[in-house]
Amino acid sequence: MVHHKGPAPQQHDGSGLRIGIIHARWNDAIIEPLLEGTKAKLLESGVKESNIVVQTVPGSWELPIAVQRLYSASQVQSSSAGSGTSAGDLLGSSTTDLTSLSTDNAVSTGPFDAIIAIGVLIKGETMHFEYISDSVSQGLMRVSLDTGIPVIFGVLTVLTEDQAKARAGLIPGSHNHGEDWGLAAVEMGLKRKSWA
Ligand code: DLZ
Repeated sequence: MVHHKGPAPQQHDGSGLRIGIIHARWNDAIIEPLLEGTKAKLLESGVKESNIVVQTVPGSWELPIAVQRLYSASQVQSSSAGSGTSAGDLLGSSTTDLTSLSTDNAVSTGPFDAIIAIGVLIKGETMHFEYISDSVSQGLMRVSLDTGIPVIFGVLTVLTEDQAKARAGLIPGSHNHGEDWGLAAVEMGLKRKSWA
């Protein structure tokens, strides 16, 4: 029997799912491959490109509020379809905060089945790291339990840039954790539908 360090892989059909991704722009050289790994597994699982919505925020600290707003905006939008309001409008996103690394796209209709929050926190010389890591983890869990939507924890909290690279597949032989996040979103999105 083959044992895996991460979750033992399972195959799920994500063709009926809508997935949101919100990523921070700090440490973008690490974020970029994580985002690519995440999207690759979503697409491989059958999620349609048009059903993957990507938004960005400045840093990981902003992830919980962004996930919460994106989710509620998509709920409002689905209950008032045709009103012309998009989840992107309600999140307050605009083309001016987007970077070239992201394929930030227009928000199509319908609520999300799962939202993936991606950030990379690297410990510095001050206590910033501890405060942000703790608050972001707790904030994302709170949003997930308060809303009932699976929020996938795609936040690396590492001591060095090399540790981050080793989790983004940037060091030969290393694994890109973004792939696990994409698969987790599909599995949890489907489970959420079955529990509804
Ligand atoms: C301020 C800060 C620091 C020191 N380090 C990081 C980091 O390693 N990763 C990250 O995503 N964001 C960092 N930030 C920015 C905060 O998350 C936040 O964007 C700002 O404090 C503004 O609220």
